[in-house]
This record gives sequence, C-alpha cells and structure tokens, in this order.
Amino acid sequence: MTDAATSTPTSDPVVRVELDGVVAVVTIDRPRALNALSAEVLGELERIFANLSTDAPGTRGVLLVGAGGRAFVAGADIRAMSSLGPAEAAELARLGHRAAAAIEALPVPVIACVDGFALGGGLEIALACDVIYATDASQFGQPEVHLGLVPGFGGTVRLPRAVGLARAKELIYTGRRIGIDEAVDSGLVVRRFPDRDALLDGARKTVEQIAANSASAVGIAKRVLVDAAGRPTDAASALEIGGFEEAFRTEDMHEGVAAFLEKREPRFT
Ligand code: DAK
Repeated sequence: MTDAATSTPTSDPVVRVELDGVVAVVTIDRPRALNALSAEVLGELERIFANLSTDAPGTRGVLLVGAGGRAFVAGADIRAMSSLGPAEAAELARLGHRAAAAIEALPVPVIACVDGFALGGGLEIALACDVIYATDASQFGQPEVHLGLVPGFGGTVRLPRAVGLARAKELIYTGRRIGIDEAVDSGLVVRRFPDRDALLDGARKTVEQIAANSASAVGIAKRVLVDAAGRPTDAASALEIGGFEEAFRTEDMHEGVAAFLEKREPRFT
C-alpha cells in the first residue's frame, strides 16, 4: 500500500506503458476504483512522462487512456484523500500539478482518450494533455464543490483556457456533469467518436499525421503553445519569436524549406 500523500509504488503497476511504433499508449489501470488518482498513480504519471523521451525516443505521440471501459478517471481518490490534513492535501496537490506539468513538458503531443467519466482530477489531467478526444458515452465535470473541495490539480487554471472563464466558473460552481454534445460545443473535446475502438484508431491516425512532420518543429510549437497560454500578448509573442528563431537552427527547417523549393518530400531527421 502507499501513504495517501506520497507515491511509493505497491505491487501491480497502476499505470502501464505500451509502445507501438511511433505511438506510446499510457494506461491508468485501476478499473475497480474507476481509475481514481491515488498518490501512486500521480507519482507514476509524473515519472513516466518525465522519462518517456529518454526511454522511448522514437515516440511521436502519446495516447493517455483509462482501463476498464467505464472511466477515463473518476477523480482524485476520495477514499485516500479522506484521511489527509491540510499540509498533506497541499503535498498531494503539488504532486498532481507535477504530473500535469510533466505531460505538458513532454516534447511530443499527448492525446487524452476519454471513454466514460472524466471527473475532477481526471478532467484536470485530461486538460494537461494537448487535446481531448472522447467517445459519445463520455461525461465531464469538476464536482469538487459537492465534496466541499475545490479543483486541486490545475482545473481553475486550465479549464478557463479550454472553455472560457464564464463557462468554467459555471461548471466549477455547480459541479454539474456535461455530456459529449456540450463538451464538443464548448471546445473541451476536439473530436468525438462512436466507441472506444474508433477513438483509439482516430487518435493513432492523428499521431501518424504528426509523425510525418518535423519532430523538432512540433516540439518547439508545443513548448511555445504551453508556455504562452495565459500570458500577456507581449510576453507570449516573445516566446513565439524565440521558438521561431530556434526552428531556424534546426536541420529540419533547412530540409523542409529545401524540399519545398526542390518540389520533393522532406526527409526530416
Ligand atoms: N475515488 C475513489 N473511488 C472511486 C472514485 C473516486 N473518485 N470514483 C469511483 N470510485 C469507486 C467507487 O467507490 C466504487 O468502489 P466500490 O464501492 O465498488 O469499492 C467504484 O469506484 C465504482 O463506483 P460506483 O459504484 O460509484 O459507480 P457508479 O456507476 O454508480 O457511479 C460515478 C460512477 C463516477 C458517477 C461515481 O463513482 C462518482 O460520483 N464518483 C466520484 C466522482 C467524484 O466526485 N470524483 C472526485 C472529484 S473531486 C486535492 C486534490 C485534488 C482534488 C481535490 C483535492 N487535494 C490535494 C486535497 C480533486 C478532487 C476530485 O477529483
């Protein structure tokens, strides 16, 4: 077992990684608790995403999924949280933020593949991914206020960026769940699929499309998009200029431009 606010692994892996060509599938695997985010799960997510570039350098995109077919993640682990004091709760919140930051720091895109519930901390982890794809059976929400809590893993920061401040406030203050129609209409979910197989297939195809492009360009674009989010225009623009300059130092940029001028396909390295 683990201490509620630390992340020492127990026996069976609660997060699994499978590599398949350019795609890495990261599965949160606690189906009996609807994949609720224990400290162990959060610690594993942080460790896996921090090391993925080194451990699997051929990866061009990650699919983050929940096991069991009922939930992506039904929130932070309420049972484990019930015994925490304020200082331990803050420690757990920091762990959740580190896991989200590790997803954002990975230089390849991460697609949250939601099939079922994405609630509370589960939605917050999905929001740290680059895009959310979901099945028609999915439900989303930040129900923390029902428990006398507030979002603790980045929901107040990333949900307004995804759906706008007013809609985020309404969702967080009411704690209500939304279905796939509203999730797509609000911009929370980028693409919907009829079922899990179609979802995973669609996400893989997106990664394959990305893999045809320059890895360095995609990586720089992700870093600028993540870092610029929420900053004032001048600061965000300075980050973009820095990224543009950096792209000019890459071999891929010279190859991409040369290939266009020579009317041939680029050979990115
Ligand atoms: N934590 C722990 N176990 C959970 C869980 C969760 N979040 N959600 C579900 N489970 C467990 C259930 O207890 C049940 O276990 P058994 O009783 O069978 O042992 C099993 O999963 C199946 O759940 P149900 O029997 O409830 O299944 P139903 O289909 O009837 O309902 C449901 C599905 C998703 C509507 C329902 O399970 C539900 O309402 N779950 C809780 C949703 C929720 O409120 N999630 C938490 C959101 S708040 C913080 C850091 C972060 C956060 C807060 C503080 N600090 C640092 C302190 C964030 C908090 C949240 O995420």
